[in-house]
Amino acid sequence: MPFSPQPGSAGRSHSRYLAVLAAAVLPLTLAACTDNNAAAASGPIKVSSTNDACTLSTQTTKSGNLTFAIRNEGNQVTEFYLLAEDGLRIIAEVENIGPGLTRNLVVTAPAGKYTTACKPGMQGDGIRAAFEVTESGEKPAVDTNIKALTDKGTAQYLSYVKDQTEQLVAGTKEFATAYAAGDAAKARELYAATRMHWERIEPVAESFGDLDPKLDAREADLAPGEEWTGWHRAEKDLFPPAGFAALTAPEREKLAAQLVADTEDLAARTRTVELTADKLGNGAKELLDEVATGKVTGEEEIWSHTDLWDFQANVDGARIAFENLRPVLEQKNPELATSLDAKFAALQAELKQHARGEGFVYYNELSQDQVQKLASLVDALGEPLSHLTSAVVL
Ligand SMILES: [Cu+2]
Repeated sequence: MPFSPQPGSAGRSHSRYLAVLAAAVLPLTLAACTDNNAAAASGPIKVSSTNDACTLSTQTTKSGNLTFAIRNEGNQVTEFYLLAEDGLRIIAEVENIGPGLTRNLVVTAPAGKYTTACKPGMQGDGIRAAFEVTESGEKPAVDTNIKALTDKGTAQYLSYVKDQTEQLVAGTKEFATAYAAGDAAKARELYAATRMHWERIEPVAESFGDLDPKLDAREADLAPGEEWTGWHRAEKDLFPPAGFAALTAPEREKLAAQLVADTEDLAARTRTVELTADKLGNGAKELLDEVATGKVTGEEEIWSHTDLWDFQANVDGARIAFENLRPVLEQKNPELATSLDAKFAALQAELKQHARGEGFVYYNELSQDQVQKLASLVDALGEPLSHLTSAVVL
């Protein structure tokens, strides 16, 4: 789910027009989620997203756990972002808010300057405004047991990210070597399995705003004249549509070298990333939104049709984040933990129906009924998952 918030860019590098179309035919009726317990001391910050405005009930607040209640009062699907002051780094986001729905976003925010953005239609840079968090001076009451469990969970997820990036770097090098050497058969064989390491940790990669589009941009989402790099350019060359002019050997070498360099850059940057419980909880939901808007619709891999590998990887990443937060959730909301267990299991069981060998069937082999069944299980998991952060943090 690349997000490229730089001015002048095409915004998300995944085609959102298609996502909106697909959402119209699939039962992706993501339910309105309002967490009653989220109405903390000062109450949530209300955000109204219309077709041409993004109105917050306040432009400034005090540090601590913030709850944004985003109501979509327009007629297009919308998104809301809290960005760092540079407008590049994503602090937290909530996607896929249908017209008439309200979704809550809980984020632990220290004092500082931020940028908010609504993205009606999920296109472009969004409607942006400055937002300021002032020092409250109050340390939230800390339950040492909860804090220890939370620290353990975030440390475990950091180890997971480290392990996945190591496998991603090694796999990308192998893929790039085969691809640059013109060994298309080997490159095709490595493509989907290697990308799984990327898709598992995509929200972490996304927090470095520039790397996600460089590595994962899809052709449909490029701005005119924007250079196309990353996995999907190689995908088109390896699984070419009729009439496609293959890349030349020097073009392949250049693309392969860039892919390796950007992946190594990503791995290096993840070494210093700081994870918190809200980032894990929101990241899990973002991964599932990725599935709902890109993978279940077959848009991510339009030439290779290996969408189910990405689907599985996004679900893996979301499940690991949930499991790392599970001991905290057990203390705070055991019913939600039980519900999430059951819904992850149901989705995983259905996905397993489509396994073939070490991988999966191709997306274009799925029947419309099979796609709808997967979509409704994603939907069923998305609802309780959207309550994970507030349950753990507040
Ligand atoms: Cu992606």
